[in-house]
Amino acid sequence: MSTTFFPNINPIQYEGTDTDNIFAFRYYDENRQIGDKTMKEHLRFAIAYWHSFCNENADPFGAGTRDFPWHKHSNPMDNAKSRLEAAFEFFTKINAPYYCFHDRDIAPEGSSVSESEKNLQEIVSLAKEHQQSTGVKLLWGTANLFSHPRYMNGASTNPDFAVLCHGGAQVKAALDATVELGGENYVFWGGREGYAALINTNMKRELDHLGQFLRMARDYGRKIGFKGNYLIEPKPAEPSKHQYDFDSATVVGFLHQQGLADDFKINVEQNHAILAGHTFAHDLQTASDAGMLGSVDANLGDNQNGWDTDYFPTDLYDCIHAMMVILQQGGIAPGGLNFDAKVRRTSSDLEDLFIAHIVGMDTFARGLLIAHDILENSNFLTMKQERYASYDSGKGSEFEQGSLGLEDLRDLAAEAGEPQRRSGKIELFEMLINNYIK
Ligand code: XLS
Ligand code: NI
Ligand code: NI
Repeated sequence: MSTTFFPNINPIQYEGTDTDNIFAFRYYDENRQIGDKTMKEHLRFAIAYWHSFCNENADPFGAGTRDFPWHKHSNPMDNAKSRLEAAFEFFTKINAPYYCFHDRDIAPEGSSVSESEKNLQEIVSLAKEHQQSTGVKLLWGTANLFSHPRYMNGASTNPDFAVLCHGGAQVKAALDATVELGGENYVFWGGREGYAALINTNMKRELDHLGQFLRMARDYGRKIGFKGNYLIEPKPAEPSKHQYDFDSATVVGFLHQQGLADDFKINVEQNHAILAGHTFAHDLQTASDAGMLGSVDANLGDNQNGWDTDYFPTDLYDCIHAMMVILQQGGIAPGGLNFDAKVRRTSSDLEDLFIAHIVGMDTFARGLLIAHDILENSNFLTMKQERYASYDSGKGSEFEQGSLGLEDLRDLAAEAGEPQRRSGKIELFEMLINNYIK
């Protein structure tokens, strides 16, 4: 690497819990075997290009507070090239196996469709060289269909077909880029695929357009050799007042209705689950139960406010619960844990980017260790299963198989009389989790 953007930071290594080095992992020991996989294979960490290298933490009330040394050129393409150098230096030093990007994160929009395509292709060929020399891989690519003013009324759900076509052009180029870089998934997050007000909106027509657009994207991707999962990332609102991909349950229904269930899965983000009024584990479990948990945007929402704070995931309980869902479905691959997270606006030192990722990676690694221990060595699964034991045999099992009628239920109730009360033991379940935090 020609330049260094993080001269004072050495590659981050595992040093264990006794270290007092803040630039070291205490739990993330990539080659440590946990059950049937190494930590690296379980967690499949990815770095989000946008939060880490693009946005200097400007907010609606003020300019950025971070000063990015890779953004010092007058020409946007030169900035994009420096940004790429900085990004790969960071991926390597933090020891993340994957990264994720939007088309506009890595290359600036040009003054025409062709110029935008050319910009993207130029950066993609440089990114490919970096991937080859570092071994860092692309977890997923996506198209930014929400920042440009043309998308103010949506992209594929825009009432104006001319805007939808621009969305199509961008997704085509982003799919080309993802395939070129060996991306393992492709994400659709529909920030403006929703409405600002229902009064002027034909919701049914917009949802059908979204479905049609996704089928076209799927077919094009398959045609150019994309074999990975397409992922929808649910979010209930922000920037739209109402977003169509509200939560996992809504997306599961939509994918089935639109004939997309075989090719699409869900990318669950913690903060988006919180905004939808759920817990992280709830949205993960809903997607997983539908066979559709494809990947995770690993971050943390703030329970005291109603927006997408995208904090780094530092809540151990949250990560334990998440890893319990992921382990029970046999892992997250070919998805991963993408840090769709930004440092706080007040974390203005460049080194804060390292500290934030280190604590995020360690929290998930620790969550993995604890979740695995609970599932393997505690009676958690048996306790849960025993609550449903009455369906395992006899009439309960006949009910599950569909061989009883409503009259049968009536007769069984009349015969057996008042059921014995059975405690749900919630505090005992909670105690069990706490007892395994060692
Ligand atoms: C924004 C989303 C976005 C997606 C990718 O809220 O989380 O960052 O992950 O478009
Ligand atoms: Ni996200
Ligand atoms: Ni978010």
